[in-house]
Amino acid sequence: MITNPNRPYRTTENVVSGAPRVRLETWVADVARLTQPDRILWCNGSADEIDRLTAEMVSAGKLIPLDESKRPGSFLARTSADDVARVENRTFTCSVDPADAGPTNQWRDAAQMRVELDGVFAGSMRGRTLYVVPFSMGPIGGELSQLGVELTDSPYVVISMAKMSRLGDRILREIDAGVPWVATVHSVGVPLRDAEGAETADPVWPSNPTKYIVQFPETREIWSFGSGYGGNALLAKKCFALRIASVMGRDDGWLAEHMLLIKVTSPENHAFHLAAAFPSACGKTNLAMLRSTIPGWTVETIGDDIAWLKKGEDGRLHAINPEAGFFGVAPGTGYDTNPTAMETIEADTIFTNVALTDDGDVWWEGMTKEAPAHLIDWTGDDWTPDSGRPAAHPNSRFTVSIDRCPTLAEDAHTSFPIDGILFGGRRATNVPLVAQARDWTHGVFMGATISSEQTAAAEGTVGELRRDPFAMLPFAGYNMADYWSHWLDIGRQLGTRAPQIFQVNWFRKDADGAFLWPGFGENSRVIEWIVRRIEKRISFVESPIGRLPREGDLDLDGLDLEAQDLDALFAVDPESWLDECDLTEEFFAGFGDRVPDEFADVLRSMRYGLRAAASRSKTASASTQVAA
Ligand code: GTP
Ligand code: SPV
Ligand code: MN
Repeated sequence: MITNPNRPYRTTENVVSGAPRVRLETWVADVARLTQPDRILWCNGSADEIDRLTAEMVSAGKLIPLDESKRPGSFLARTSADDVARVENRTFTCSVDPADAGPTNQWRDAAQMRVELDGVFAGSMRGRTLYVVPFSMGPIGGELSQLGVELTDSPYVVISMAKMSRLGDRILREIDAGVPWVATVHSVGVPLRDAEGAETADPVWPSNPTKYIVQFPETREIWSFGSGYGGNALLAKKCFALRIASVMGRDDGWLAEHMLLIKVTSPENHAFHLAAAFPSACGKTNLAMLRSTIPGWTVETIGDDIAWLKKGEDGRLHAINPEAGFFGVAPGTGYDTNPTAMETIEADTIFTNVALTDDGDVWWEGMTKEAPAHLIDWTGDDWTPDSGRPAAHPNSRFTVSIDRCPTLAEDAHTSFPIDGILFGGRRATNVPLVAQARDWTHGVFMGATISSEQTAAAEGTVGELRRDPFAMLPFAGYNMADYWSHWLDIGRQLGTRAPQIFQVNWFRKDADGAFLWPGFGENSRVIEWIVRRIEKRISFVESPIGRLPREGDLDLDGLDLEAQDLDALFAVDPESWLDECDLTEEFFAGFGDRVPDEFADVLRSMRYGLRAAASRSKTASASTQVAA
């Protein structure tokens, strides 16, 4: 049984002594003894090393080099058909106490899980190289940064990690100095030789039908088996920077969140920093790279997926982007919707599961209005516009360093105070374009009650409305109700210096199913209103569900928006919101008595306001009928 050998994370069953480097080396040797790789390679992410791994993958047919003149330094990878997204139903939380995992996570007994993992990992790297990848989340040595080490048998993971997190020999020196690190082990689960020595050929994209994504919160440890893709395999990302980091944050007084980060500069040249939590494939990358359509406002990019937040010495909430790259959704990204992303991925990008053009470039749905006449689709088959299926997988992605982003803010490599927090989801009905929370508690309630139509980012039913509190449903490493209490606690610590909280919804639809709001760059109009509210330059209209823009305060200049559509964007229908309250109460009930008492108070006052509004509108419609 192998566990994280770090002293600070040591449990009674995990007694490894010696200097930090010796403990790291012992752990690597233990994992190698279990998985039996042919070679062990320590990686520092140097250009030479990454070039060599890339060249090996190209000659093995695992990466397709794109045309050097069209897409320099860029490659296409195609996964197996059953390894295209996160696997939430194979994601496990092995906390000591099942109640600590809570009803939204799949708990498993740690000891039993370790036995199961020992079984599947035994010999799983035969014939392969075990890569040792020490990494830093956040700038190396930074105040909010954390270290990790990923052991993996996937070169695709290594070259992706070199873009997504910070690698280098400096990490080992930090480890030598005694800085603790999160221990992560990954295998695609396809050995090239069996126990008897019989060899099998290496598939283009090795993956195992049986998958495990396992978090051990107490020992700060991750074991992932069977998948080579995205959040399943890049263990620094969701498994560490959200699931394990949220537990570290609970224990040490900070927050690990599924949030983008931007810097907004107003026409008066005042800078504001915003964080926004939207569920997977719901527009974080787009908002992170927003190009303002209103004069005088600029938005700079800091991060598109994860934020770590902690109270600073000035009493304000400070943030970093722990990542160093973007792993962004390709479909829907085009020069019209997200030109910044398009420029970012002009070179030095790994594309996965997009289509290949005849001239050696990439394409996906939404990149251009018209599809090319012929493509090779993400499965490697011929494709034409009348093939009747998407050319790129709906969860196809690009992997690229943040430093390629033309709108990157300097803050992407430091920490900074946060002025506002946004919560959003995909809601065709009910939820208005924007609303401000009355206070921190109401804001936490807004975050806790996010629901959203499911996307292709995880295996499951696309389009199904599901609760996704804080956009963290698949990522909170501990009991979601305790997580809400932790947020309330942080709010109490921040007091009057706490950021303002808002709720947004770019996805409301009319009766014909068309989006009511143009979205993308035009979201800058909503950002302007949010900043003006943070500055308290403008007032608001009180509603039972939050503070809404007064007529005229939202800049709609130059927008082709009918008055009735604007009304529909902000309509708060008391009856459907009262239903929403019932569903919320039911949802909270699933967490038993761990739900913070404050939520019952918010729900009570919301219902009070909605009932009053309902009876007002009944009286109003009755009197109209009398008048008619
Ligand atoms: P993860 O990386 O999975 O966490 O997701 P993300 O939130 O970064 O997703 P991303 O920004 O890549 O969102 C992808 C989808 O949202 C694409 O299909 C976009 O076209 C769509 N999208 C983003 N912004 C808007 C918007 O303002 N309006 C509409 N209608 N769609 C949007
Ligand atoms: C998400 O699903 O929220 C992602 C993509 O950001 S993955 O890294 O695969 O989880
Ligand atoms: Mn994400």
